[in-house]
Amino acid sequence: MPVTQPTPNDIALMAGRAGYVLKANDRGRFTVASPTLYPHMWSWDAGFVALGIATVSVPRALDELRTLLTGQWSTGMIPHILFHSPSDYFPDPDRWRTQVAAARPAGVLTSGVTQPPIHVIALSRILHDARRRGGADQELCERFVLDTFPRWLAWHRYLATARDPHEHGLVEIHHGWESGMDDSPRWDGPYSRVRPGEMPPFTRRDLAHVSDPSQRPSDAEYRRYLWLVEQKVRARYDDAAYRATGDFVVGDVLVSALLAAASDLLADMGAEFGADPAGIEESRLIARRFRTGVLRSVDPSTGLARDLDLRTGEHLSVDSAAGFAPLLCGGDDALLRRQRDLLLGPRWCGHSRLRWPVVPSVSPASPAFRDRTYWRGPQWPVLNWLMAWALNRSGEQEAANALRLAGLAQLVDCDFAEYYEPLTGEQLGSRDQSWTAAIALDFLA
Ligand code: 9WN
Repeated sequence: MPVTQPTPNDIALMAGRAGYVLKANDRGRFTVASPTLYPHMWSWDAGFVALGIATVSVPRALDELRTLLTGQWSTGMIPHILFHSPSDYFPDPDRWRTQVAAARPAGVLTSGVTQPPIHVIALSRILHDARRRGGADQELCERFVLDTFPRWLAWHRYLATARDPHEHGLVEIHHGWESGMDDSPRWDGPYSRVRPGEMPPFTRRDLAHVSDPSQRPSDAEYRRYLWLVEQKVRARYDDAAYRATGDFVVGDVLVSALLAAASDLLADMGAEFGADPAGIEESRLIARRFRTGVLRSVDPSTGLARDLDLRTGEHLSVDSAAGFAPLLCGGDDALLRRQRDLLLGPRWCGHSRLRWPVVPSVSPASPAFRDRTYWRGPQWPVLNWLMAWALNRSGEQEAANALRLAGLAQLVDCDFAEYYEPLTGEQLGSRDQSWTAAIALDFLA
């Protein structure tokens, strides 16, 4: 179906409504990921939210990142949720029991796993907006970059060391939640080897907030998710102890590519603003190691990057959007051209049955594709933003703009859904999802 371009009226409405959603989800110094389903601050959501807010207010965008950093553990880890007030979200702090961890932060309740390291990429976008505005905004942002440089470096160092002790060049994740793509078919193999043992009973609360439970992970999947939390608690959130005992240990190509891209940007910004030269050098080394790891994982027959199950040593070949990790971290020119053509071609964004030519989480041509189930096929606007960002950065402006325009056309209903049914364009999951509104603002800026 051809993409109908939003009219100037649509655009004005979208910008206004996106700003309104972010304002309504603003709790002062942080933004809830969504008003009902996700009433706390999520780590990678906060990155996207901050770059969206920056199109309106640079100081408020920086506050978002500042708040996120209050949850940083002494190991450098940025946890995937910062809990702020009691709510009906499950698993809650009582389930995470992070008080068993010596490295947890004081005064903030957090979860005990991570999410993709998008934050420095967001910071570089905020800097871009701050420069466009100049004056006090630019000054504030440049100072923030310099002041927080060691904190971001500590975060990246944590991923590069505690999560890659054998230097595979792939960041190890200990839970599907750490990938941000919870139930992606990427994890079906590793999860099939997760055997839940004795653990406290639980009641899911997420299903109360969606119209159709099949849009969310199943109960069997949730049991495995909760079992891995139990295993992290038993290991006292010590990564080496978990590695020795935990069921799920996988090298994640998307997280690794984001780490490489973010480390490049951190080094560039650090060099520009006079950060510690040793830290800049370390950042460049991290970027190089993880870029190499991602490129090494590419399957020559498909041209897609593959995660590595570190329990079995198997590469995981799935037609998931994470396969485009090399586009994010850069690398070999021929591979990047091949990936661009693949992404825009008939197996992916150019698939004839797609309502909008935006990146689906799984190729509609894959047997693993499910049109309505969470990360098993639906289109997630933030994923489309990431690919557009990556193409733009590698000089592919035309391709990037095609994704941007299709992404805007998809959001013209102004519901800012969490994800979209790719064949019909129906809104799925939560509405008024903060990161969806945020990337709309960035696309419009
Ligand atoms: C678990 C908040 C988060 C996103 C994730 C998305 C979903 C949580 C959940 O919501 O995960 O972390 O409860 O399903 O998968 O990417 O950050 O928007």
